[in-house]
Parts: sequence; C-alpha cells; structure tokens
Amino acid sequence: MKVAIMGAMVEEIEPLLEFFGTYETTELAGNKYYTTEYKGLELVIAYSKIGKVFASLTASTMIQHFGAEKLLFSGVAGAINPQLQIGDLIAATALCQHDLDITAFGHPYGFVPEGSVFIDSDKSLLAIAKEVAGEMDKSLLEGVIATGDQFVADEARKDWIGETFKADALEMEGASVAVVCDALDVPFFILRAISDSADMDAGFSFEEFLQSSAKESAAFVTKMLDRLA
Ligand code: OS5
Repeated sequence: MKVAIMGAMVEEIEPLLEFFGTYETTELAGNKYYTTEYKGLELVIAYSKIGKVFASLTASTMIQHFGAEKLLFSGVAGAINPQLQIGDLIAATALCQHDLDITAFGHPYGFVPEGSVFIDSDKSLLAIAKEVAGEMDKSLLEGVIATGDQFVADEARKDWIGETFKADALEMEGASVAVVCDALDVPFFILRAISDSADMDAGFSFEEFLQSSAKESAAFVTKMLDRLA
C-alpha cells in the first residue's frame, strides 16, 4: 500500500526523514517528494509550504502523481480547547475553513455551495490512532480542527473560531488537505501537536516549541504506520 505523509513546514517532516534514514528525492511543481519503503509500505513524504493553497497542491500531487492510497498529516497547531497544553496531541475528527466567508449570501461561515462546513476524517484511521495512543500511554484528544490562511495570535479571533465552529485547535492546512482527499476518495488523518495557544504570545511559543511538538506528532505517526503495515 502507498501511504502519503505530509507536513506544512520542513520542521514537521524532518523527524520522519531522520527516522526512515534513506529515501529517493523527486522535485515536482516547486516541492521535494521523498519516497522510501517501511515494513512493506511504500511511503511518499513531503512538506507543502505554509497555507491552504500549497497544502492542496501537495496533497493532490501525492495522490494523483504518486498514487497515495491513504494520507496522514503530521504537524503542529494552536490550541483553542484549554485542556490542550504544549506538546499534547489532537487528531481531527472533522475539519473546517474558518476564513471562508460568503455569509453575505446567507450561507454559514465555512460553507460554499456544493460543499459542506465540515469534512469528516476517516473513521478507521482514527480507530488506529486510538489504539496507538493506548499502546503508547499517550493522551490523544479527538476534536474539530479549524483551518485558515492566518497565523492566529489573537484571543478574540481564537474565541470566535472556537465558538463558531466548536473547534478545539487551529492551523493553516488541514481542511484544504481534507477537501482534496474527500474529493479524490482517499482516506485521511490529520494529527497535530500543540505549539502555542493562538494568543498574544503565540509567535514566541510557536518558535520555542515548533521542533519538540513536531517530533511528538511525527513519533505518533510512525507508530500508526506499524499498524498499517
Ligand atoms: O504551517 C503554519 C500553520 N502551522 C500550525 C500552527 C498555527 N496556525 C495558525 N495559528 C497558530 N497560532 C498556529 N500555531 C501552529 C504552523 C505554521 C505557522 S506560520 C509560521 C511561519 C514561520 C516562519 N516564517 N518564516 N520563517 C519561519 C523562516 C523561513 C525562511 C525561509 C524559508 C522557510 C522559513
């Protein structure tokens, strides 16, 4: 089986590349795609660059060019749910776009005609994640992740996103990956480890915890691969 693992920033895939050790590199459409084998799985790994447009391009390339049959996203996020502390893991049950706004036409935030506000993650990948969390004795929150082309460092914006979408965490890529995977019928799983609280200190916290939280997320994803193999 061919499995894609993507992040947005190089820091989010570096721990994975270190773990797998050797891989081939293919340059395509402004990104590098790393291919390798792990326990009989064919892997394609890449970081997209930041934001929804780049993430869509990468997810689409992994599926349509490299033939990925499942897609796992590993990275960091800002916490909305106060239960979530730095380094804690959240797996998206559903994702939405908090910056998508045609409310002027009477639609709810995050909705476009012929689309839906929320896209659900694959249930069997979520079930595998639960088993892995148990095996690793790690707590794993399952909840809604809100995505937008905005680094949120503002309590009022964070609260609005939390209240409007009942979201537990926010980031800048997940929902666009979900849109692509849903359209192409590829099961997906979005995992994030918390790097900040999307408040006025978010920039400092993000810089301090990007690497350590990215490692937490990547380590979890590698354990999921053991189950998929
Ligand atoms: O990928 C972006 C979304 N990520 C999740 C996240 C997040 N999203 C929104 N709001 C928050 N509070 C969030 N917390 C975590 C993280 C990432 C955020 S954008 C970070 C940009 C950092 C940066 N900018 N320039 N560099 C780093 C240096 C650089 C220079 C050249 C090439 C590459 C990097």
